[in-house]
Amino acid sequence: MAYSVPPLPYPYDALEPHIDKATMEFHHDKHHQAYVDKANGALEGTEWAERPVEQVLQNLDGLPADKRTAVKNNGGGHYNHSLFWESMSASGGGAPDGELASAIDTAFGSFEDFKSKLKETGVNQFGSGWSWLVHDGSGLAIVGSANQDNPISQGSTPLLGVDVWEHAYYLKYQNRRPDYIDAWWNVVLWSKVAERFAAVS
Ligand code: MN3
Repeated sequence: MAYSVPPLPYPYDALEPHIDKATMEFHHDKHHQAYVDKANGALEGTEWAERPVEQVLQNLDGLPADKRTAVKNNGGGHYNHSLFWESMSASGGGAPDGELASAIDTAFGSFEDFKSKLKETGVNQFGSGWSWLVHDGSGLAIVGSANQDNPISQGSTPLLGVDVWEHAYYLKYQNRRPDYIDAWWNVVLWSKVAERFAAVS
């Protein structure tokens, strides 16, 4: 089964005013679709074409050398964006509770410190990339990644990521990446992040 772009779990304008409708349309329908098409093209005819994208990204070294970069970039793009859409909701925002909240306090001192560090990692990512909250096997950590790289390829499990490619914010925020990240917190769906955390901890 070739990969396909999952439908957005909410209308394009659901995240207004924080993430605008036009950005969601281009980002989901054009950018994500392009990653899917190119990932499918690169994997076509290989034994990896039928595997879940997580498995492919965890085993990049096992891919034919001439496919590796295309799969890392485009399979990564597909995986990262699938995770990203599900991490947001019109009913998002606020703060996590329960075990995830405790784990964040343990790892980063406080929820506010955690937010500052995730934002700082995203703002300081040179060029395109992501800022991630991950579980690295022993606890929570924040890592940045370039392009469409994903911590899953380094053995960590991504719990939440913010897309800091210009295509994620330029229409509304132009060069103001920090303002975009500030606004993005208002749509983060903590129950989804908690679900991912419960699955690995
Ligand atoms: Mn993107």
